[in-house]
Amino acid sequence: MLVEGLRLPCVGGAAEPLPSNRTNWGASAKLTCYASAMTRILFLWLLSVLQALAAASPGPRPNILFILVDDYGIKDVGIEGSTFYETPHIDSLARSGMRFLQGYANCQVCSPSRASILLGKYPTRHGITDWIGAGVGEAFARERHVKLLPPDYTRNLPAADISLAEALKQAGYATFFAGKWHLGSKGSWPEDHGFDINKGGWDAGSPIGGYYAPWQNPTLPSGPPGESLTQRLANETIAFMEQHPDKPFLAYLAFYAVHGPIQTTKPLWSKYRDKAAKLPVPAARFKIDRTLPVRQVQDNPIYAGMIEELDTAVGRVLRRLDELGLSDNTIVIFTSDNGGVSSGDSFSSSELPYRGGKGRQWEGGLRVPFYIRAPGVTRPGSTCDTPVIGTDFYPTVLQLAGLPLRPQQHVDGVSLVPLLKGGQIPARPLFWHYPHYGNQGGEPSSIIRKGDWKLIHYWEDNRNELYHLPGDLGEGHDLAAREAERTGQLWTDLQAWLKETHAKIPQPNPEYTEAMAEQHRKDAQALKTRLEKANAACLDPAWQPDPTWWKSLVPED
Ligand SMILES: [Ca+2]
Repeated sequence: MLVEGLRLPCVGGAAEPLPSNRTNWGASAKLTCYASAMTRILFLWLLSVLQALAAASPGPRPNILFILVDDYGIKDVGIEGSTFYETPHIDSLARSGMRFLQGYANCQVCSPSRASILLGKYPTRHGITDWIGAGVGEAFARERHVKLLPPDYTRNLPAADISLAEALKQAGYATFFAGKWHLGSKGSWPEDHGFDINKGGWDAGSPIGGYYAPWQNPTLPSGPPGESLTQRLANETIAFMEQHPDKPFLAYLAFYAVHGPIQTTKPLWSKYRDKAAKLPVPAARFKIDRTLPVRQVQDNPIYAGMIEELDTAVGRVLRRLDELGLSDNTIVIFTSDNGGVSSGDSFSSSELPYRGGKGRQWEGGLRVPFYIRAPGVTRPGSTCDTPVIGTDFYPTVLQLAGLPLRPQQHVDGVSLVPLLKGGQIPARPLFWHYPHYGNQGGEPSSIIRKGDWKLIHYWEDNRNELYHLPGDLGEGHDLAAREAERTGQLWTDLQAWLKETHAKIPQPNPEYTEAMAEQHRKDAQALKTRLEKANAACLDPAWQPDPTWWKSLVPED
């Protein structure tokens, strides 16, 4: 009875009616009430302690596996429509979570986008507006004979910012970086920005020495001759995951692939050469679009082999995650830092129907694979049509990890968690500013995307182009004149953003002449002729790049 008497009044608040047949409950009832009060106090104290403990340590936080592929265009993925490249593992990853159909990089070249992912800020704010190493000002203009003087830019990831890795490290995460960094020189390497371990990240934006050992990398010694750098980065990531079965981790796997130089093995080249040979022979693989030839077909067997190598590596990492029993508690993100290389560098791919590729101001330069798998949050096979951008990863990861947001840091990012759950985020414009020329024929320009409309402002002649994207993914119909009022409003909005973020504007090159423009046109034509020849040659059954296939195979001796 005592126990029964203690029960309800103590926890429920409303006293249970006493049994009507009890007439003498005096002393025993007083004792019961005293015990009830004490138990209630004890219970409330215990409850408050448990609540405090829960707030301090909300259970195991999810791991983060962030896969960043270099120069990997949206149309270079099987699930996005490529029939030439084969990416079963990446496709499977995309299908296992949410696939964003309008995912953007923050810049058409690498360092600015990489910095924006890690800082949650637009390039105009962190100052890295071009790939680190690009020339600026009069020296650049003199060498490249261009109309504008590209402004200076920041060459190290700003130390005063709190990077995504630092935010997670402060929350108790083990933090690991593998692959391409390209965000500064010694003193501004991954270990200086919140990563406990760095395997391969340093100044370089491409693999010095190539994709097969021996390579030259001060933070990743070469393995046996012929070892694949892409597989090695996967191996290092796997080893790190194996060593952290309990502590939450951030594994940031930033492949050097599929940046140039494009290289593959003989068997992979052979596989895709045979595949290309079955395709109709194009009359021309390249078309000059404003400044440089742009690839129009996907049939490069070297690049296709490189993509298969990447896909295999991604598959191996994900399979190991499964085998370790970590997949249910690991958020996997997959993206790229800019569009595929259809012009410049190795002229590897085509992003059609999107116009252009890496370096260019059109969708081909900016759209990237953008996949998030968050167990318990995303629904497998889901897609989202809302435009999203690299700066959004920072707040999204924090929220998924159950950590407080840092709005002072990721000022230009929005948490995508509502979208991941099938909801909405408030409509917002997206912006880009690239006051440089780069190597892919991109022109100094600024962009605003608002709703379905995209305005590009060209700094060489202060011209605006306006595109309505849903019906014109290839940006072939400039509506600026027809939609003059809309163009004016968007240009006003873009100018306000440029001012707010202290964007640097390129200035005229006083030494520029029209003869230089004519020379550029002649050079582009001559380059097209060379490219057509070289790209037909690598489909010849007897073709061989060099005696060792870029060292990819160990010579038999
Ligand atoms: Ca890149």
